[in-house]
Amino acid sequence: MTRFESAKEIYSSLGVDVEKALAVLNETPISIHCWQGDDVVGFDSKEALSGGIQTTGNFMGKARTPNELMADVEKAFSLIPGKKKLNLHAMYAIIPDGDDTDRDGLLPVHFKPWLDFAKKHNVGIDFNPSFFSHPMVKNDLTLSSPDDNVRKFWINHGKACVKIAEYFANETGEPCVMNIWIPDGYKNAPADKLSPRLRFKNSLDEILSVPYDKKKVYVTLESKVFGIGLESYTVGSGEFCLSYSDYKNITPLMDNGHYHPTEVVSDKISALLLFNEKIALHVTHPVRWDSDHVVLFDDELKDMCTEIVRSGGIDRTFIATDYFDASINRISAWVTGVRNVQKALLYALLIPHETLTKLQDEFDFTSVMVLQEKIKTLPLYDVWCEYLRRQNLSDDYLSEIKEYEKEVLSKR
Ligand code: RNT
Ligand code: ZN
Repeated sequence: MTRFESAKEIYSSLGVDVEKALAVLNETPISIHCWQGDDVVGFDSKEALSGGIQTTGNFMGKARTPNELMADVEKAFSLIPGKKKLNLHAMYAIIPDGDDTDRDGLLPVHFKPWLDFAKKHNVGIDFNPSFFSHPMVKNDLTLSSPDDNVRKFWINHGKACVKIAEYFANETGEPCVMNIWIPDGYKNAPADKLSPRLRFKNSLDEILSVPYDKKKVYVTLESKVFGIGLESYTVGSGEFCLSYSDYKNITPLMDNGHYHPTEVVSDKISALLLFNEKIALHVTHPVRWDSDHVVLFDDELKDMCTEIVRSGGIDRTFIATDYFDASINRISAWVTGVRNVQKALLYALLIPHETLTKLQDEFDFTSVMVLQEKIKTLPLYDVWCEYLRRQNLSDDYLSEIKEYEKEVLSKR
């Protein structure tokens, strides 16, 4: 008997269908963020990273050009099992020399090489307007600025991005999730918290007045609690973004680095799934703050995935990774983080949810606890390795990454 067969028997004895879990996992897309590959630099501006987010570390070989970034994403994709999507930011537009298009005028043609890349890899594309690292971010404000010119510029950027998102959806045949996140906020206590939020609301209304097909483009809105240099007030707070998503019938996005330290996204998923057709997640690993470390296989990740699965949200949740660690090999960062999300989903898919729910409803909390604890040490690894094996992958990806580091990254 192989280790997988033995594991399967153990899970079966608890009423878990391992083959079904593997099939669901294989069909669940993870949207992989392009910005891990170049420390969120992008191609369209010489500005330093702004918006209260920060990349730290100086590992060799970061991608400096579209070709390098594509090569690195390709390498990462080749080591990640299952269904993938490519998550792009508008700042990764590929603008030819002599074309002076700025972010407010971006067109689908500026993303054609990315579309070709996605088609080559048979993946859909998700998209993000980039409201940071640009000279038109004035006083840390974009869509909520009291300056009409600043607001107008960013509204036009948002509108341009809706059309580009629709182009991606039409061309790939996969829906495009377009996520809006603005960094706007104040370092010190503001005198007026309402007006920036009113302006943000009106700006969003304008962006969303662009006609688009809601079955193809899912607009999501990401909230935040604070950013570096924006510690006292964030315009797009949790309450603002949830209320706005509800008011406009768009999709709320929760980034698990964007809450108070003891507040957990896993506890919010069921409530949001109850009131939204779809929800969206940015999966990250916050260490003491919204640090965007590589996603690890930790309790909160397992809890989030467990909530998605047992609340019937596996095909109603857009799952995307969002982190940027420049202190280690960036391809390894991608592969480790995305595989961890998938491993946590597998962990969640292998839980006997019906049995546990029944025990809870029978008020047998003793059995619930005993079974929950047992589940934590079941032979997940053997099922995971079988999943990889079926896709010609293995648990050892490090040697291949080291080889790429030697042959490609070290020569940059
Ligand atoms: C920032 C948000 C946002 C960004 C990316 C680059 O706090 O999490 O999602 O990380 O859009
Ligand atoms: Zn995020």
